[in-house]
Amino acid sequence: MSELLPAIELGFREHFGSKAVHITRAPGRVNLIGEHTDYNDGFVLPCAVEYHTLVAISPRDDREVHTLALDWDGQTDSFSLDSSIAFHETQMWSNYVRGVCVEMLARGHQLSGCNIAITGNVPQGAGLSSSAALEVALASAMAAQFGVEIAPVDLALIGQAAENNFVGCACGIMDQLISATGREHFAVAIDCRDLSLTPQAIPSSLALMIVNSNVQRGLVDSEYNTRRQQCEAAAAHFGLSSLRDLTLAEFNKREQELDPVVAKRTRHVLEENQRVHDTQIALASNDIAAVSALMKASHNSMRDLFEITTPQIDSLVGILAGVAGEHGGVRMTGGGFGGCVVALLAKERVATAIEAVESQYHVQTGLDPTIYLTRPSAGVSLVR
Ligand code: GAF
Repeated sequence: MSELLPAIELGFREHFGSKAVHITRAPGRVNLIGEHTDYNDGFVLPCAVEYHTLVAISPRDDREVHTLALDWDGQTDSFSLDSSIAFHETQMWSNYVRGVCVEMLARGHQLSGCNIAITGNVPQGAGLSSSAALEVALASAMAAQFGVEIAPVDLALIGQAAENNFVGCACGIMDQLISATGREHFAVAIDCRDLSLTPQAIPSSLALMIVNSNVQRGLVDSEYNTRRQQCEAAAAHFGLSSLRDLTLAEFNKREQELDPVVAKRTRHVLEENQRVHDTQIALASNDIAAVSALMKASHNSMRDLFEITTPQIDSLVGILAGVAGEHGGVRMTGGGFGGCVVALLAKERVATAIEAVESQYHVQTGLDPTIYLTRPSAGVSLVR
């Protein structure tokens, strides 16, 4: 974060010719367990990470929004708040700015013209929620600039709505909500129905390691949206508004009524919700062997039932699980089809894990991994 602040201050001043008035910072996230449960009104256990997106902002005299994206080769975008805000067909990052403005206006927030610069170090397209961090940092910067109080949960809802309605990904609330409400040193258990938050300490014997598979992610949004539709179809079959209200006992009795693929998706969601609760208990009681078993079961379920892993991700999980044994947990994290693996590893095994990943992953897959060691970090904040 320390190097990002001077970079955005300088970039802003050079491009817009004046100093930014406010700067906000929002983190990416890693999810420890509870995958594809958020949009089923279920449970998740993410933490914010020490990688951030920064947004700098200052007012303009007109009604235009001018944006500079420092990490996308200094690309720029501008649009008026007075005419209908259209989807940008070639610059995807612009749509997060545009979508957040649309959603803030729709909620009655009085926006006016502003200059915006964006930078950050959340790995892009790695499943660590760089887009949620951008949305939350943007909404928070605009709230600061235009003098509106917006609660963290509402910043998250604005970000999610921008993604759902403008960008076109039917994501749940997890990523934006943890980016808005993350807590230093803690994971946060989220009930995605009532959006209640419960901090969850991670045993001090464990290190938080993330490994990017660097798998080129394709068709992520369409596959993601298909999974969501399958879950909604299952809930509708049982006359429910979401899978949250389906018990495992009822599902076991009536599983045959569902299309077999839909049944697999449903089982994943129901069992994954239970695993989130069990993981909270295991972490609270320092039962690392149980954490290990639960993360393994979660990964296997994503591989076999939800079918969102890839051979490279499975291979990375295998390498890390071989080092962790019963002394840590390993699983794919995030929406799937590539992205990252998360490991909660006994600290004394970290060096061996790094060595194992570096020596085996490329041989097995032809890809080079990127390793991040991080800690649970705080949610969005106003830097100044
Ligand atoms: C993506 C989505 F954005 C989240 O809402 C969540 O569904 C996750 O995939 C899977 O758990 O990150």
